[in-house]
Amino acid sequence: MTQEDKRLTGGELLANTLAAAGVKRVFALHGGHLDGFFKGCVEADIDLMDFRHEAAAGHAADAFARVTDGLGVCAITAGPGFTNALTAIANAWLDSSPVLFIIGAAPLREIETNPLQGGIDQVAAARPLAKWAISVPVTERIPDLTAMAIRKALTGRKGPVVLEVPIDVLHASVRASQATTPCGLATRPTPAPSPLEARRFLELLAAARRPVVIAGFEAVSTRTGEALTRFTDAAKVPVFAKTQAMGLLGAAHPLDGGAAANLAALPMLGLPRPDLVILLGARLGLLLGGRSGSVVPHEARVIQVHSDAGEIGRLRDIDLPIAADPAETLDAVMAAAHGAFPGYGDWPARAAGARRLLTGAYPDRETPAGIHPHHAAAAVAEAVGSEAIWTLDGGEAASWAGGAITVSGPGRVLTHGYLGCLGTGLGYAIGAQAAYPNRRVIHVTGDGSMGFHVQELDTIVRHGMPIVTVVLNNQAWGMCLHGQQIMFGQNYNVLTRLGGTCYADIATAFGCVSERVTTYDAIAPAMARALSCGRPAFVEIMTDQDAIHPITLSMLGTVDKGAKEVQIPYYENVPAD
Ligand SMILES: Cc1ncc(C[n+]2csc(CCOP(=O)(O)OP(=O)(O)O)c2C)c(N)n1
Repeated sequence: MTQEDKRLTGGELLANTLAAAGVKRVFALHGGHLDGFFKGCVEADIDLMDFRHEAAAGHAADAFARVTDGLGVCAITAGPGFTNALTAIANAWLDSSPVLFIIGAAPLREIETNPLQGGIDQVAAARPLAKWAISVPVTERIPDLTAMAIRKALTGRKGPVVLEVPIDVLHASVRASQATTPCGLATRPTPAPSPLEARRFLELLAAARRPVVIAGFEAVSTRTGEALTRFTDAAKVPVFAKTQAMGLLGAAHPLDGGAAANLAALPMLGLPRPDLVILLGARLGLLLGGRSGSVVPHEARVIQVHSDAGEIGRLRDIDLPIAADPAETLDAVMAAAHGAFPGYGDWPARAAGARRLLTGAYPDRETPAGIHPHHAAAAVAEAVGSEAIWTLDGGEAASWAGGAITVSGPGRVLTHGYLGCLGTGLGYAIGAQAAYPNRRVIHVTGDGSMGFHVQELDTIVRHGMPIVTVVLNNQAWGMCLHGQQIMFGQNYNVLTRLGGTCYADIATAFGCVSERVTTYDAIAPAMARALSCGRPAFVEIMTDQDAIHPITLSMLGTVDKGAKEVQIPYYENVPAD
């Protein structure tokens, strides 16, 4: 029999196409609908990693994509497996993360017979949550439609794609010559700005006195990190970043201003606000102050660089829109500048000093009510150093940790994006550790968020991953409790207190090396033990429930004295009659 005559099942065609795309690992939870595919993966030498909940498998694939700047692949079964994964699909969509979700389905021929795990239109359900969703109608179309899905995930504005492959399509076989080819797998255009745009960029820099860069999700790559470092060193423009884009300048760069939110605090430090904001691969939205102008001042001029031209100009006019790749843009600007940048006096160093904003803000490390979460996070960060990948989950817990950590490269911080989705962290940690087995991965979370996917500790233990999970346990849905207290009074709480659950005991039962810490001084030795044990480890730190992170205050907003407004927590107020 010639190669052309060889018969291949749909599962083999799918796995072979993934292998041709360079996929080496698929994150999954078993379901018989996909056995044809799993068999193909084993034969194609693609590693299968199994989880205990489909959303966590999806978050892991998402994290894999984020930390490798490549494609993540998640395979989940028909019906309930798919509905369980919707949160992961939506989360990847709102963060433009390129994940291929392969979804099982009941046989096409059994439509409307009340079949097992069928009866819902999965593609219709997936479409509003994904960049693209399609059902493969026949076995021979698997290679080209899979290649198209991968192309759509990885090009332009990236995002999750959903490929439904019904079980009969997977199990049927066709002759190799009948199958389509996986064309266009290598398509990765990186658009550059026009020469005119590069010149205009320089004109705006020359006219500015207080420029800043705010880096966003599209800037998260080694190549952009290098280009940004060259640009910053030459142009002396301080760099701020959304939490996910931290680390682009490496650890301890003098012009790294830390979180973008620090820009809102410049007036508190006696500094003027920026007059030019360069949004580098960053989108406007709540995480950059929404319409308020608190982070991107209304009066500032703005350059926005983003692959999706339709994204440029959300919430305000943009002085220079550039629909291009961030690294290409910076390189083009550097080439056009020929080394001549104006310089901005002491502005860059003073603005970048905002990264030390919280230093000294909380004098007491602990009170009888518990350890202060700022100091808990700082002690954890100190113990870990700057080489780790961090996954930050929980409400205020993520913010305490985000303000404390230092990272030495891009793609080292994974946390909430615009879905604001609690529970992503453990899946993220597993995906990151799978991508970089030799890199330290630290997962920090709140006690509430720990409960969403606590079962994935089993996954970590089963796969022998030395992830260190840190829970800041304030025995409450802290961000929610604090929001209620601020709005309705100190004694008000509805649905926001949690019990005294010992998460360390739960982690021990799953097989982690665990301990609970109740004093500040015990944090460093506990972290040292966790970091050196070489096994999945778990440190539960009991924190002060009354400590409120400033992010909660800023997100809640206020009603100005005399203003006729109804306060809408977490959004803009609405006018009152
Ligand atoms: C999946 C999900 N459910 C509910 C919420 C609403 N929510 C936002 S912050 C928060 C509290 C988080 O509590 P915890 O994880 O204990 O962290 P803490 O704020 O106490 O540090 C909740 C419930 C959400 N964002 N996502």
